[in-house]
Amino acid sequence: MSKDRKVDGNSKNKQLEQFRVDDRGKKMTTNQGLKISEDEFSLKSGVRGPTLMEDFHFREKMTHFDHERIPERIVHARGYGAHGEFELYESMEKYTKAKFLQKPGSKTPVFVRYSTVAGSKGSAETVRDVRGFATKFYTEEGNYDLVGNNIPVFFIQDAMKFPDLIHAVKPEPHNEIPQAASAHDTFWDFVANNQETAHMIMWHLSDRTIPRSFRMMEGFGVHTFRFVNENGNGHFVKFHWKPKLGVHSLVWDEAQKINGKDPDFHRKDLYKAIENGDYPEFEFGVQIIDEEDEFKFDFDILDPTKIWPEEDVPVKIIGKMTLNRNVDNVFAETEQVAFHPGSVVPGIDFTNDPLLQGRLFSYTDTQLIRLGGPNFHELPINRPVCPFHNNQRDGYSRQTINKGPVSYHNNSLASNTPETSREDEGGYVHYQEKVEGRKVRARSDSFLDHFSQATLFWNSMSTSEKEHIIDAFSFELGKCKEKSIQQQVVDMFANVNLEMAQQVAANLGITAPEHGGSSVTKSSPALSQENTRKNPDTRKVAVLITDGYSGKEVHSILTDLDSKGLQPEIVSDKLGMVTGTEGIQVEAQHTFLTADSVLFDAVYVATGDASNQKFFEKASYFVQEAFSHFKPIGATHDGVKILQENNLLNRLGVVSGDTPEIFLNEFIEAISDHRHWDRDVI
Ligand code: HDE
Repeated sequence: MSKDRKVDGNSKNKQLEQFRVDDRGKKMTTNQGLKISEDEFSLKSGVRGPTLMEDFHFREKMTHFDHERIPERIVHARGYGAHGEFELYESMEKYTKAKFLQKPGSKTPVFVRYSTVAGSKGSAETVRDVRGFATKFYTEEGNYDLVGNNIPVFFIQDAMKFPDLIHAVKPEPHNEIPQAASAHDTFWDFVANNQETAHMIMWHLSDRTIPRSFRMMEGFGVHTFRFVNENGNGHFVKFHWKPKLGVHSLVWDEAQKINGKDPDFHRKDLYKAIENGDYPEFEFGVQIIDEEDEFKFDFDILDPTKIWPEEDVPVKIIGKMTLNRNVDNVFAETEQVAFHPGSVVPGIDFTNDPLLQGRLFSYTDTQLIRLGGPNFHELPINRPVCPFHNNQRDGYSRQTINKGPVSYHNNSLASNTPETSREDEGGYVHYQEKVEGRKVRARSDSFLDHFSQATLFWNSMSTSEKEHIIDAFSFELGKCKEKSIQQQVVDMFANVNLEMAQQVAANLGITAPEHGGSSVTKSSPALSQENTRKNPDTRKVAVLITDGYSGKEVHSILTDLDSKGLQPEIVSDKLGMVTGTEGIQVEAQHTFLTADSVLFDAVYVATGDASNQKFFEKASYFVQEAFSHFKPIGATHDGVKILQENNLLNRLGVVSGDTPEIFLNEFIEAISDHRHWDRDVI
């Protein structure tokens, strides 16, 4: 897609167009519009003399540069965004009067920002961490922000503890180590001493926190929100995003290596998919509970450490979001976007979830300092697409020029305008929930069961997913220096599953807990990634090839992979053209120096000249590593020899053979499976 994007019917895109500037082909000026004659040398008294104070051009250029940075987000600093649209499949009229959820087929512009939580703005992307999944819907009734995560529960139950949680997970203050990692003492000390973290920790140590791609993650609103319909009736609601490509993850060893090989792995993946026209799609789902059923469950539906199991409360798919446009400028859009769970539209309201209630305060507060004052709603990315008028005035960097003398309400000079709207005119009216009680600093007893759903999650995992959780526990705690912390955590998680805790204890060489376990036997198949959608679309296949390969046959396999939506990329021992038999050529995009198996979903070994020993060695290392990460591997013609020599022939997820159609079908099926976990890997 070109940078000179056409303005389409998308109202947000149309609005942004007014602010886009293309400097190409223009004369250079100062910010005052003065044409500049010289931009390399400061103004001096003599060619070897001192710089003069009157050099306004130098001063302006340097001053602006000196102020280019703004504070990074205290959490979710490392993020990447894209524009798109939301299309409604099914009217939610019965439950909510939100206009963007009324008419099937209606489209709403959106902006999404994905992020990691703990790392700084420049940290690597495939770290073990929760991912933010924040969506701004630019609706005709104002901006609605669904500021969610890729995990449906949270570490704590009350916003009061958020600063403690974040202090514990961020680098330790005495030495600023480690960056973007939860594998350190203070985080695990927090976990052991705040046992409401148990359920979230099970998710945190699962494959969910090392996603293959932002395009392959679920998203969750986490809290219970409220839908309110035209008649004023309320329903509890939870929000879900379900990726069309399914939910897929990396393996831990691979994730760590990617952080070195390509710290931009996730943003690059998203950016390229959109540039290629492979627009990421997420279906939007709601779980709805009637108000009279509030107390029917064996957990409190307002507790943000609890899910509503999908088998008990089905997720109704009501629409789809498509991300179809990269930003023009990451700072202007992705960095300056300001999300707020309190940005709602009529028909969507809050509940008393104490985590949500605290968030309603925090976001504006942090944005006031991060974006330098109260006018950040005027930044192009944050502006609603509908008109906005009120009596708020002035402040740093005010852009709106409000005319006239009146900036107060009530008034007679402007006929008491801007005027408020009645509910039937679209005025936002809070849901009139009845509340009464004593002022207390306390937690409801209904929030006290910290382990049942942690066990539900464990029970729902496949064998390999369970192994990954045990490995993750052993890694994270293995990085802690304090034995007492390791012991406290293992003892705590004996409440989730005794055997799991015992295995972790054995790996850590500490005392295995003898008592524990849980009476929960229930499981929720929807929680296992094993049951996710399988889809080979956009999977990256490394094609290992050198001169002398079987020209026609390999070429036709590459063409077929491409036409079936996969992305074969040629890796060879040198860049440039690689020549096969019959003089057929392909261009190598990568060498073994610039590419690595961890950056691909699958490997196709096409090989070539068998006497090329250097190629043979590099290719062997490549496939061995891919095999150890459970990736699908395919080989035809001379490539089969490499698999043979490496003892990989006929292993699970390894496909070989010279009959093109059979090979291709089997290979693509192996790629759809994502990883072959039952493979015998040491
Ligand atoms: Fe946030 N969170 N959060 N959070 N959060 C921020 O706001 C906060 C929580 C989430 O891409 C901050 O503008 C508190 C849950 C996302 O710009 C800050 C609590 C969920 C993003 C803040 C939570 C989230 C943020 C930092 C506990 C999932 C990135 C910068 C009560 C439902 C948005 C900013 C973006 C960002 C506070 C817990 C999601 C400090 C106090 C639960 C996706 O205001």
